[in-house]
Amino acid sequence: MIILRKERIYLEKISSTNDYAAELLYNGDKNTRVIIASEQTCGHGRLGRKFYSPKDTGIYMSIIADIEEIKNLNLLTSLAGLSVCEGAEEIYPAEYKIKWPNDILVNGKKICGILTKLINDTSSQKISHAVIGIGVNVNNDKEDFPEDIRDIASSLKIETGIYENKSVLTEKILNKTDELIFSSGKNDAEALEKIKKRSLVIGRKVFVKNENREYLVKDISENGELIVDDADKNKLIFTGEIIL
Ligand code: BT5
Repeated sequence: MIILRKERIYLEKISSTNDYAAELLYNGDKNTRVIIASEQTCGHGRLGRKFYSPKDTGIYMSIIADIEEIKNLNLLTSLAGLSVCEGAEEIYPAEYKIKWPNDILVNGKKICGILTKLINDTSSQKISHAVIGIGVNVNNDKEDFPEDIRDIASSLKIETGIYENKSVLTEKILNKTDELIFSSGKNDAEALEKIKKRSLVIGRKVFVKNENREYLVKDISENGELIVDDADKNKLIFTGEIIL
């Protein structure tokens, strides 16, 4: 069964769609829906880093999901990334790569970042919902990006030369998330293979920032962890920042 997330909340300007979604949940509004903003004044990534979210040029959205409807919580961020890759590919032909755990790159430049947040039910204190935050640079020109990220960030328009209304991509991505994250009976093993095929890190030596050392990445586990070589033994890395 495919659950289509039809209900949308469109906002002109908000600090962060993820924060807005979390706030709704904390206030007891448990509707599963999608929050979409034209602009974020305080869009953020991991560890309090900023996600640059200027007016109209990008997609800034958060999907509110009940934990019960998510097939594989461990792979959630990767599956959201895969949804962006497969959705974008239908409009903007390019090679979409996943830089573990949450960046999508085209031609070595970041065009999308994902930030998932798990929310506890206030009474049971158990995880009850997930907020899946997706930010995509769609129609930005190079000079639109602030100088500090101009060399690492890009947009679909810059990389493919295609200009398209961003709502077209929004719908494609949401359809893909329905298929990859929420539909039951779909093959997770197949999705994991697709994630691995797009991985920028498998088979490469990467620097793991929080451990301050380099590892050879051997694989990605079925739980979305990196499997790295640690003195000829496999070691799992659950989360972290890697430098290629
Ligand atoms: C991410 O974090 O890339 C996750 C971004 C998630 C954004 C979405 S938008 C909707 C929802 N609401 C939110 O508030 N967040 C989510 P991280 O891996 O920590 O990467 C942050 C780093 O990416 C920054 O330190 C910059 O180097 C770079 N960066 C910032 N803005 C960017 C942009 N627009 N495009 C590409 N790179 C960017």
